[in-house]
Amino acid sequence: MGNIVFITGATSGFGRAAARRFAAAGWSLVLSGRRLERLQALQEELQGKVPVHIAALDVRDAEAVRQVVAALPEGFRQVRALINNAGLALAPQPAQQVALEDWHTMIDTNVTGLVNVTHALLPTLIASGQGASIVNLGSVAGHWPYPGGHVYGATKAFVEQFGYNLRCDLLGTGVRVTDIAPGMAETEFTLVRTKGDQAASDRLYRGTTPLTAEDIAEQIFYVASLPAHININRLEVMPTRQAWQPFAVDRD
Ligand code: NDP
Ligand code: 8X3
Repeated sequence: MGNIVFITGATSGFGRAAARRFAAAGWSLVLSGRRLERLQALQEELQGKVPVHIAALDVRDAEAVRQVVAALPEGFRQVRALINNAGLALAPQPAQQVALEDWHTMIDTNVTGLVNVTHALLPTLIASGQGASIVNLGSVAGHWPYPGGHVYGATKAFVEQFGYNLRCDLLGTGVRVTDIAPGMAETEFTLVRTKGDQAASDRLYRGTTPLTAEDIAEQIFYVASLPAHININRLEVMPTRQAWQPFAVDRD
């Protein structure tokens, strides 16, 4: 039986590009996300190459996650790699101007959702043993503070630390855990963050060279297909044309 990868957030950006990358290497795919029509289009595109199972799923709903995992059909059950990619940023404004609901949505998706999926698939991954992988999509925002990062960055700090702590508990099972922490990458991320402001998204990426979804998909695939004795703990990837600023100082 071939390898099986379970990808959350496969309807766009990194998740969709990762589906294509794993398919190119012959992995069977379990693809999830909320937008069913996009999952169907991706299944249509890839199922001539590899077996593809799709599941419309909101990762925030723990019971729905549990049911999707329990109902995986024969041929898709022995998941070897979990790509915890579903996530979002909202509200790029300063913390004091942000609606509480937006903070909750980020926590519910990036923290609770990631925990829901991980919990549901841990027994399967442990049964898969040596060479199984959990690849979590963190962010540079989980490590480096910036204005407007507030809860988004904090959720990604959770993702990083959760991964390290998982590694401690999974020692001896053969299951690997990696935090991939990308910098600026052009996907639908900024469109979502600005609640549909295409011009703002275009402005952010104009005149520079952001990472692409395919760049990160390549890193995800690399990490999950390394020899079983290698665990990359954290992989931080920035565009060459992105770096840090000096500390900000408030002056009279
Ligand atoms: P996109 O907006 O292009 O894709 C996000 C994906 O997450 C979509 O497939 C979306 O699917 C899914 N998703 C969002 N909310 C939920 C939910 N409640 N349940 C299930 N799926 C959900 O963004 P990216 O590809 O850029 O982002 C992927 C991950 O990478 C995120 O975790 C993001 O935080 C992280 N990241 C992104 C960076 C960037 O600059 N682009 C940099 C660093 C990290 P649907 O709406 O169909 O449910
Ligand atoms: C997304 C990258 O730089 O907007 O996680 O925080 S950034």
